[in-house]
Amino acid sequence: MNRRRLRPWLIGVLGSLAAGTTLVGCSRQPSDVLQLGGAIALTGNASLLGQDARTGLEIAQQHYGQQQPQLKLVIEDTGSDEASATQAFRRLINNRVVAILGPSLSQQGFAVMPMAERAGIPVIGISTTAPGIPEIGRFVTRVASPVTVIAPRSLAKAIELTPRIKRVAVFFAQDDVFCSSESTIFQKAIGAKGLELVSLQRTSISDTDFQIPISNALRSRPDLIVISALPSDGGNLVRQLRELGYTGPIVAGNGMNTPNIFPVCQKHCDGLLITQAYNPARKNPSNTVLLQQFRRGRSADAVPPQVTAQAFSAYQVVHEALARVKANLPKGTTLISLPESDLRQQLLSTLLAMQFQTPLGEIRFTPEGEVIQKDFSVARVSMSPDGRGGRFVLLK
Ligand code: 1QQ
Repeated sequence: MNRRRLRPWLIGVLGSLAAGTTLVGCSRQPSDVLQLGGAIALTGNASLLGQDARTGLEIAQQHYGQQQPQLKLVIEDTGSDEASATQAFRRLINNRVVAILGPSLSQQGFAVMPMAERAGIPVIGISTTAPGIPEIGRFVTRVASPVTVIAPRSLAKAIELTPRIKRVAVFFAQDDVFCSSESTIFQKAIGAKGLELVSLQRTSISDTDFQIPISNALRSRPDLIVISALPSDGGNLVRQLRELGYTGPIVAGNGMNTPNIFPVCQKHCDGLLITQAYNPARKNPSNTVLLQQFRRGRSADAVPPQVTAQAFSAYQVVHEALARVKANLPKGTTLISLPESDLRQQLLSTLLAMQFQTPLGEIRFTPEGEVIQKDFSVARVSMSPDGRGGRFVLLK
């Protein structure tokens, strides 16, 4: 046995011993323990999204971690920039993980997903929604539905709720690839609905003061404001828009799709419209697990954020695909006895061919690795009068 194979083999033996099984002479299928990488933003601006992902990954680990094949989740902090994400991916690749879940931002994905591609490691985007992610390479896929599918829905809902809307002001963070591509999609949808784009304001994900762009936009008397930003800049922008007197509807993009914006914009978050790829009312076993585990230590009606559901789903698809690969192995063989590259190839091709009942509903993939998901809704943020608590209320 060469050094490359030693570590997974040892982990497998230890796992078998821990599980109270033996590899030889066992009538059950021999056990497997594999390392699964989670690459999420736990520091920096995007950590407001990464925290939601961590919750979903940890709940999935609790649930699937003891089932065969046993996965050991290794979480690495990608920070919120490309350099930190590169370090995190390097650590996971060196750790010989079977697959990587993440990263949090498309801006990071375009930098680091090619690393997984070159290493032949399947990488499943948790919340990377920008156009072009699955096209990075054969090993790149995602459970996050693309922003092309998501963005137009909240705009349509805003018009349905407020039919008098004619004039729209758009803000977008120009230094984030997701925010700029989402804004392009919003702007196209605005044109397609026959609305007038009266102001286009370019901001930065590191901005905290928006007085100048807000004054510029409000001078053009918009009936609707559409924002593509990340949670902390976006939350501050919403708060300042209200403080400076804007009372009309606001559509927020996917970068603000987390209850972690509530402490930033507080009572001013009330009324924000955001498309949701997760509906907590969905009835299926994996959503029941997610809801039950999420509610432990929280209120009985607490609702997991979208990114939590996406992270759980990313773990679930890898677990179920590996279980299928394992079930198809010749009797008595283990996943860890396969050459690493074969195992990863088989994981990828199996995952792309399967259908999954996840908290996001039924999902499957195109041969290129794009997720196909059916159901979406639009939520309206409802804040308590003191601005301390809030929820995403799904609209009919
Ligand atoms: C992306 C995103 C994030 C901003 C939201 C989680 O959608 O970067 O693609």
